[in-house]
Amino acid sequence: AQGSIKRALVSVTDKTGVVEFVKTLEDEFGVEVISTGGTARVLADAGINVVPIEQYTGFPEMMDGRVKTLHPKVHGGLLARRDDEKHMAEAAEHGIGMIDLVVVNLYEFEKTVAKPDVTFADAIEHIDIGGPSMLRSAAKNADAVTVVSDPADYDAVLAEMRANDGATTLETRRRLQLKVYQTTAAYDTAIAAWLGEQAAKASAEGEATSAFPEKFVLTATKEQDLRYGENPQQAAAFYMSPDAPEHSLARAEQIQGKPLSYNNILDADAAWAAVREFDEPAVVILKHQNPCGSATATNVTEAYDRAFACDPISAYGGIIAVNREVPLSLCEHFADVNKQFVEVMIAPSYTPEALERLSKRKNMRVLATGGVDRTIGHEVRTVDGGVLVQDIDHVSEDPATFTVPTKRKPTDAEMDDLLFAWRVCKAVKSNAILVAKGRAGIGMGPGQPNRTDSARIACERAEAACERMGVSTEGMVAASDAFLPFRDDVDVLAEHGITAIIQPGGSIRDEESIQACDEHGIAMVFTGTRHFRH
Ligand code: 93A
Repeated sequence: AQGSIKRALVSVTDKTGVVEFVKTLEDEFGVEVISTGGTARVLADAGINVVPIEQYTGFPEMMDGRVKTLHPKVHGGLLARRDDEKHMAEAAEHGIGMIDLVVVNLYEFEKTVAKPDVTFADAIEHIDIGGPSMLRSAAKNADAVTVVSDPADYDAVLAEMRANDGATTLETRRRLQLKVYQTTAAYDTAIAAWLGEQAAKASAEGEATSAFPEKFVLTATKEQDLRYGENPQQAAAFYMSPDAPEHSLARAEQIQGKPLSYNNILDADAAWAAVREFDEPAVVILKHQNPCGSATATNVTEAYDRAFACDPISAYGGIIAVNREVPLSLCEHFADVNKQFVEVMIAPSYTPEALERLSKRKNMRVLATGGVDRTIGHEVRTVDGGVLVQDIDHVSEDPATFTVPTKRKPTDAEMDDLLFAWRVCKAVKSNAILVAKGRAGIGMGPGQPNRTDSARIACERAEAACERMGVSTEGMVAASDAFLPFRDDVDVLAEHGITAIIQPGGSIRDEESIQACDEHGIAMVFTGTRHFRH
């Protein structure tokens, strides 16, 4: 019968569950198993009878494994139409046996290129050719062939074979067929994107060159239905991209709390993206996409206290993002000292004592990412009838390349705060002005359609923060996510006592702003890079 499984070809990089799966195929259903080098070894070690691929094809694995399954005995056995006499006669003539089941997952290209020290040659070697070929051949012939490209499907296939006299149903084969082409499309997209990034890097400095494919394919798997979207009248769901990095929000474990809402996910993402920009212990408190409190310190409890002090009113009902393991003391501070209501906390991990303390707030959502690293790759947004894709923005410019066009150079203390402000400012919606003092973001001017209003709001917030904390406004510095177009921004900042400014520079009226700074005795740093976030 169509879908009945007598012979399987197994070749997997991710060996999760493969031994149990193949053992059952052999023991319960008498399936003959053909397999490639590493997979064959694992199966044989577990006592499973395997026919090595080289024995099956009569050809050795060669060229460092680049050619192992690329053979007519494999692809003929996958592609032959079983109900086509001519196909079957040709197969018989050339000694090609039918293969009914393919179990393949691919070389881990994306994991490989995510490694910081990956070489070009290593990346290329991790482009799987034979695996996708088998998957695509088998999926094309899904009328007869079952193709399993994901260990998560092993159990369902076995259950169906049990219920169905050793065969799969056409319905299942169609589902697996679709999954294959989604998988291989995403795989090739990742390769093209990475090669494009390399090309852009190679084409020297300046603007990124476009590296995007003609067709943008997005495959993602439903993680959960959400109660609703941004508003109750909008239905919503959360999907995980198959290449979600290890320590991404999408892969974070929810340890406790109510189910995440659409807005929780959006804000937790922005908070996590902000806090992971820092190497030193850092805390970002975020509300409605903007970091209303931020600080670095020698430990995260101190950083939390200082981030909270930036704006306790806005922090109410916010997201706390932490870039180190969360200790008990931090939990005590937000719960007992500050009595802060928190929607979500996101951090790499928590000490057992911290978790015990958090469990007393059982509604609060607690997410653990398992680690921190900056995500490389793309971000995608939809617009009416279309999709926008861009590289993820990081603050990766080297301070050694910054220039100071003003008469006064920043002091060491000012420079420290400027570099802090520059990182946080990237996370603020444009037009963004961020006022910092003592490595804390005490005043934020987000999202105004003119930069002067952003500057005014940031300064007023910063002054209010200083007053609340009972400290002077001396030593406040400001970051601007894009260039200052006119001198009036400088004048507003000066009026509020700002002594140093960091901004990209590059306006045709830079001279005006430089002169304004010189008049006010302000030190200004040009970074050469802007960080819009709309
Ligand atoms: O180098 S390949 O592109 N050439 C091939 O002919 C080939 N056949 C299977 N890669 C190939 N594979 C891949 O090897 C599979 O997709 C699988 O990911 C991996 C399993 O290798 P092993 O069984 O040696 O661990």
